[in-house]
Amino acid sequence: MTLQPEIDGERLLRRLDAFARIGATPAGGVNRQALSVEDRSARRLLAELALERGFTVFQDGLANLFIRREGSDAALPPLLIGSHLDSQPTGGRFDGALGTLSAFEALEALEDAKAQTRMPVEVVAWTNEEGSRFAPGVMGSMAFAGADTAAWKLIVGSDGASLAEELDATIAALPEAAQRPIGMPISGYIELHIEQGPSLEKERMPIGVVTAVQGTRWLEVCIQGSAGHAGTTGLAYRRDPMVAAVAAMHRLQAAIMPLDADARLTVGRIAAQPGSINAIPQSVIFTVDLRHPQPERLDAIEAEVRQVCRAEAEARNCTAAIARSFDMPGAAFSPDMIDVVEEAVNSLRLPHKRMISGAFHDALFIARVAPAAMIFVPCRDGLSHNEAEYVEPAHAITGARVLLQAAIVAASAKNN
Ligand code: HGY
Ligand code: MN
Ligand code: MN
Repeated sequence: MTLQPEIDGERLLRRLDAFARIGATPAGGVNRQALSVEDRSARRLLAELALERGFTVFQDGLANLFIRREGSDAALPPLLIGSHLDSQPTGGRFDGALGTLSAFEALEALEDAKAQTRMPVEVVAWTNEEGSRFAPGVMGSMAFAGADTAAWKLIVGSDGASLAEELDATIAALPEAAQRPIGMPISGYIELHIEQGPSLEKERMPIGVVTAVQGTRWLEVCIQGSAGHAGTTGLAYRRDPMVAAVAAMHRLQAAIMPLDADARLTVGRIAAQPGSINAIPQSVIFTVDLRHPQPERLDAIEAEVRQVCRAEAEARNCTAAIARSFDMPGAAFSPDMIDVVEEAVNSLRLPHKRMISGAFHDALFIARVAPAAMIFVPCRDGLSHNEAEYVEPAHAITGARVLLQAAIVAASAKNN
């Protein structure tokens, strides 16, 4: 009797709850930053669940975690489905976890139905998608897509940890995962993710078929002034980098987003050195996250950030140094894989819309080496990178059903 693979919604919801307990924060979110003890616990749980089902588990040199279910032709490059397990410091329970656990649920559904796929199907949990502890983000997928990682050995995290040491410790913490080189031929990649924006919910649309991802650029602005005594240094004698930084941020917030609805400019982190309550800072460093669907606008906005920071620094006898710490050009996904996803949505008779992603994702780099596409589901108020992030259980299950259907088509499943 041929069984049609079906998502077990209750099992998926139980998994989401179990993983949400790893790094759970009092406000209902998760703090499971890349390569942390919490990240390792989540990886271990997923690997153990996989081994219990008889799947094989692999890790590469960037600690990307792969869970493999064989196909009828093991020589064919696998179809990859997945996302990431790491989170923001005050992240939500669904960003990354929904895609990774739905991919695992799809693998279990294939196994439950003893469905045969021609190609092997592998679930992947990419390392350090967020980039909040160790910049840049999407490290695991970037390396898989061929990025030169030599310079990454020197990276120190926002908490002072060594990336190289944390990577080694994470890999060593999962000896059950066989080692494999970074990068391999794959037949395609499909990622399910929450929209992290308001449009699907506003349009009461259960599914988004993602056609492209906008470009992202991260800058680090360092304004150097002169440390001094808070009580004795009069205005005329001050070279205060904090005043310059605040003036620059104020000008940029007024000049960019209000004049360009597609532009995104965010200052997420600021630090003063020496950071003493009664000393004028010697220097102030702040980060700028820029996004835009048009590359030429991203260039123009970056140029404006550089010009404004320099001008506001010079006006206070300070200097400004601006460095790019991350440059992720936007890209369109494969029309063929987009069609596979859309056919899956149509076969389930679901309303949907095609859309561009405002957030970056691992799929953006994997699209450089294989046909890739993404599926979005709505999240409440479009909220993400916030502990209140929430997805209706029905939407989570619907997203997983689309992922399973698309994976069956993409891996040319044949029921035995
Ligand atoms: O920042 C991003 O776009 C992704 O959600 N990490
Ligand atoms: Mn994500
Ligand atoms: Mn995220």
